[in-house]
Amino acid sequence: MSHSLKYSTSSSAMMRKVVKYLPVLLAINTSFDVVAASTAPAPSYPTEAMANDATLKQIGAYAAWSRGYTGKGVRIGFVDTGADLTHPDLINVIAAKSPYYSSMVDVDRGHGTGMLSLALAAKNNQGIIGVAYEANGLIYAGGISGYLLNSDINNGIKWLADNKSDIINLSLGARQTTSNFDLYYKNIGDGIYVRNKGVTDPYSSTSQLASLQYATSRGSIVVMSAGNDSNPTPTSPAVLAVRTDAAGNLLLGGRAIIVGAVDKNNVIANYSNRAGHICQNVTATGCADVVQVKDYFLVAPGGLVYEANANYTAASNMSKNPIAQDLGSSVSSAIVSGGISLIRQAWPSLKSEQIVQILLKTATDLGPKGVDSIYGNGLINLDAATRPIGALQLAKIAGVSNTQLVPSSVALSSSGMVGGMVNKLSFTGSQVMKSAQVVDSMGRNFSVDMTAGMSNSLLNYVPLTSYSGLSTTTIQPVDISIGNFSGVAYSSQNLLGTRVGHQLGDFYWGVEVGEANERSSILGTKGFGALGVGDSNTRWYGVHLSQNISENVNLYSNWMRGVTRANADPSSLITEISQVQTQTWTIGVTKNKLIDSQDSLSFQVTQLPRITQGYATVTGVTGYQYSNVTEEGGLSEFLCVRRGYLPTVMDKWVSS
Ligand SMILES: [Ca+2]
Ligand SMILES: [Ca+2]
Repeated sequence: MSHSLKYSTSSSAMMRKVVKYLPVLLAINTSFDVVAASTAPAPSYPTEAMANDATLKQIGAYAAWSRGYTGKGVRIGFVDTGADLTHPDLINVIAAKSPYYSSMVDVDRGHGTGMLSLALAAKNNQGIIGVAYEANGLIYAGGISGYLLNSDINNGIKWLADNKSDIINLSLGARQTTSNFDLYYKNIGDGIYVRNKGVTDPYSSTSQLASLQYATSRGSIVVMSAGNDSNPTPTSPAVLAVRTDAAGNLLLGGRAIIVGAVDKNNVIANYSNRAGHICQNVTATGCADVVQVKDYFLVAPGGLVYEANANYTAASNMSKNPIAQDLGSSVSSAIVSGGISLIRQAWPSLKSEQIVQILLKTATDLGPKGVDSIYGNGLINLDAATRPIGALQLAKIAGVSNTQLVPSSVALSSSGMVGGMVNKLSFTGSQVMKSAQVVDSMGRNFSVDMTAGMSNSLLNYVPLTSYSGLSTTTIQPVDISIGNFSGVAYSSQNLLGTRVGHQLGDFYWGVEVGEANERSSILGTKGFGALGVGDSNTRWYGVHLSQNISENVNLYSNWMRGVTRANADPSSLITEISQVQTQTWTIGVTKNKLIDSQDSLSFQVTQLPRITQGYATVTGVTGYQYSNVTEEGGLSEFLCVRRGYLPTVMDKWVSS
């Protein structure tokens, strides 16, 4: 079908469904589905909220947004066919350059416009919503009529690097075909292929390796389309993501991702290249490559995804649709580039290769169980990628630099507080407790409300003694008598107390004193890990009074006061505990012989033991200021570089 059809116009309004491929495939795979409509241009396109809603759900974008990650402050660079910067969805593009055009245009039916919009289209009630709708974009238009030259791509990568792109998206690749692939490669099992004798391998091209290394060594993450050749392995340059030196070190430092396409049902798209691997080190027993394509391969939606429609404001565009539909692993790559910027924004101190690993490890497994040669690691999952991975530990600041957040030795899984008088209400006012920082296995900090790990003390209250809550072990009362005084002595493993009193006619008075020692506990509250408390000692005293106000009615009361001294647990958020004063009282009345001689009825009001004075000092990390981060993950420096491909490469590798 002719390329010239792309902007054909008609006197009647029409709806356009544009199916696009990688730019290098433009000439051979273009197809148009032009549907005539009635005279008035009906709003045949969905609202912004619905346009790419299914795609955003498919990749978990809404969950990541809900955590505050929208790509703000992150730069995504594109080498593409241009971009329509008049499109309202591209208002976040901050820089554009082309060696061919004095002002930015889109020369390939909007391929570049679509890619930028998929990653970073503004949330502005028109068009679509980009995965990272607050990220900034940079576009280098290196191409004519949909073809990109190696030199242009290298120049574009350099320019994007020099303009501090955090991510470089390359929705481009060399053209390969399935028939030629089968002719020149042999499958030796497990998705691994060996090139036949005499074949010049286009996948072994290193013509852009230097520019890729230039970019990745400066921290840029390169996202590359797997290609749309229906081949079992990705095209070039994507395969360079897993190329290693003789020692097995990745030449791009693990800072590159290959992206294939799935449909809306998470099935690999028929056009998409798979995650198979062309072996570079063939041995007598098989393949000795330590890294394979599948290890750095993800899939993302690629089928008929809505994107910004280039030139829709132009007079020649009769449809005036702000959005179009697109297809291909170009789309998938742009979506992943947007996703990466959310992680970069959320944790600026992460190294670029850590971000890549986060995306790979959190991908939703598809196809054969585990990492496989079709889907690689599986579907990008931005929900999982913005949740903690592995065990969580309380965060602390490294002592030397005061800028690095590191995990302490305290695991969140073994932190908690149960029972007793100290509870979550005791820490309601503590911002440290409410937003304590923990570190996951990837070195990322998350905010946790630690009071959620504290139980409600009243539910655990067990009135064992007149001053209670201190021990759950059995009290052993012993009657004592000293002259006219009598009472009880009681004890348990960690507690000792006595009460003695004297009856004077209808009036009784008594005193009580006691002491308890607790291990890793205060006032009956056990603390563990990040909520740990040290040992404590409580001494208490009080009085008991009662008065018979008639033959069968007794009025009684008691009042007790305690003083607790506690040590802090050095690994806990609770770093200091003052002397704590507590009190409890009871007042009641008992009527005996209500019905017969054995029964009685009491009415009693008790104030449970409560803290009347004292404080705990809570010390911890409540946030992280990234302004001092100078690594490539930080905000101060970003360079990146990428490359593209000559579409004629396919014709050369069969020559010998
Ligand atoms: Ca929009
Ligand atoms: Ca799998």
